[in-house]
Amino acid sequence: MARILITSALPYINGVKHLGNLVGSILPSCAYARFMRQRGHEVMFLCATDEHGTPAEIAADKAGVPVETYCAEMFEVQKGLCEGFGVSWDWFGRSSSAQNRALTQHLAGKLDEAGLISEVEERQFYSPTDGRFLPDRYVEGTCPNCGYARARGDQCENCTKLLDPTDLLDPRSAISGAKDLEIRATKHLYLRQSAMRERLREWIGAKQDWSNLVSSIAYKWLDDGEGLQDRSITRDLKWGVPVRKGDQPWPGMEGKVFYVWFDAPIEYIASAAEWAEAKGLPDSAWRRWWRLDEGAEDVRYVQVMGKDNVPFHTINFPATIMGSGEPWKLVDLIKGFNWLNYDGGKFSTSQGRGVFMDQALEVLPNSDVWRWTLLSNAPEGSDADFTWGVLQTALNKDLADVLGNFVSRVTKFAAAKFPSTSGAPSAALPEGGAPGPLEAELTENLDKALTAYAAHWEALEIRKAASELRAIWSLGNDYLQRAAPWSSFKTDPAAAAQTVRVGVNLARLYAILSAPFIPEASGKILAALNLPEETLKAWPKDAASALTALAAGHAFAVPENLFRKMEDSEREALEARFSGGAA
Ligand code: B3M
Ligand code: ZN
Repeated sequence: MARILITSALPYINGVKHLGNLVGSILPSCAYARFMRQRGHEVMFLCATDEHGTPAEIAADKAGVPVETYCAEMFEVQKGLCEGFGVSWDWFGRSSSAQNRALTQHLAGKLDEAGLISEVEERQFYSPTDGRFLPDRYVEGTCPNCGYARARGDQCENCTKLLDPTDLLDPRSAISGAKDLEIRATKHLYLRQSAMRERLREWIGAKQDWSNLVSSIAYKWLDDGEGLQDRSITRDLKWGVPVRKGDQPWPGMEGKVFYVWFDAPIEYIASAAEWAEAKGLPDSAWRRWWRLDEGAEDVRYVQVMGKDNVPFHTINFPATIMGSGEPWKLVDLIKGFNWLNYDGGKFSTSQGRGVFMDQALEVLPNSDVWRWTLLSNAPEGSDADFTWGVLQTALNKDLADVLGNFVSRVTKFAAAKFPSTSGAPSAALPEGGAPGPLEAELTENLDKALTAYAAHWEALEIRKAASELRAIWSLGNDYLQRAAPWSSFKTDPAAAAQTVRVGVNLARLYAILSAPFIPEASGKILAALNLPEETLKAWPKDAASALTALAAGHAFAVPENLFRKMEDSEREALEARFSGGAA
């Protein structure tokens, strides 16, 4: 049994997340955690809300509530929505936790002891109207390069030129529009990443199983020098982790907080401490996952995220951990995803374009349909496009016509021809005759598919795993169609009985194999087959054992219809509703 630590990129606290956040980190990490648990490994699956930074303050201002209140409310909203999608965290924490505050301050202190923190005088825009310093993205103005009137302080989205806020013409506050901005001197702490360039290069160079997407981003930041400039890790904000050196004040840093991307990855670790506290467990229970000197040396750590987060996870966070000089567990595999687009364009909260997590469950409450649609079409090797047609096909073809239809046909036929005599469950598994050529062919094909399916999961190749599972479902339909028990029953009831016995065992197998993707349907199949949830851990060692797992006489029922198809009219209505524009 291995020990698998999995973290999913922390969703920002502000706003309900959209399908892109779901498929870019939350659902793949959940499905992978489910697979690893079913394989009998010890899994710790962690995530949290990413609560600090300007976006949280601005959102709270807009909502007219204190930022602490806003974050507490949105945490519950996001936690509830993730549960609505069957996300199987071991713990979903908060980066504003006391544990994260203490650990962030501790690590900053260790970095300072190691001589890896420098103090730098900066010139920043201050807005008397807003009563605050304005971080780069909250200064707007005219781009000096192309004249675009809404260029931001860090970059012009029109000509993509990287900017310094003081470059902007006619600068104004993006919060209030105020133009009475002042340039004020302010001091910040910088993490001296440049001093760790070679150590990071050596560490990244040893990662042979990272995808091209992740490796190329890591090397871009390593090699073009941009990623390894010393980086500011503090901000003139009120909401965040106060800048302290361990439990001591940091002279000159009074009133400042750590930059959100400094403290957020540290919450991966701190969330385990939150978990232990919530469970009433000693510190050793979480430290055995994160400290190499306290039992974590055999842990395999996998991080899952969207590609824009890769630089922080390959450069900045490892630099913090390495620079601390403490034996914290570093990531082994980073799984990065490309973008999910909505119908050829970007999701947009402000334009009401695209589908957000709350809306998804409102219009289609079956989370399995969202999980399967998004994961089987995940933006792994390239960007992917969500359309309602993609969902309708995934639901109607894969889930209803292949899996659902197979389970329904085989159990209904069994109930009709081999009724249970022991009361409630409607069928009893017949003895069946000797396996014939069809069963031999099925067994051979299934063995190959089972091996491939497990290998795709081990490699976290989500689309390939989905494609293999779909093929395994199809093997059952093909077998049933060719065995045709409804015909053989008249002339050779033993042959029909053999087909039913194999078919019902296939239904049990499908419940086990499908659980990482569609846990609800998987549970319904097991319940109808009168099997405990523990069955999920009976991952098949080969086809032969899977096809004979249920003994003759095993009583079972016909499951309810697993998936209702989507009509074209329903799809058209959804396309209209979520097209953006008028919304
Ligand atoms: N909150 C997600 C984002 O960039 C960001 C991830 C933090 S993981 C430590 O949308
Ligand atoms: Zn420009």
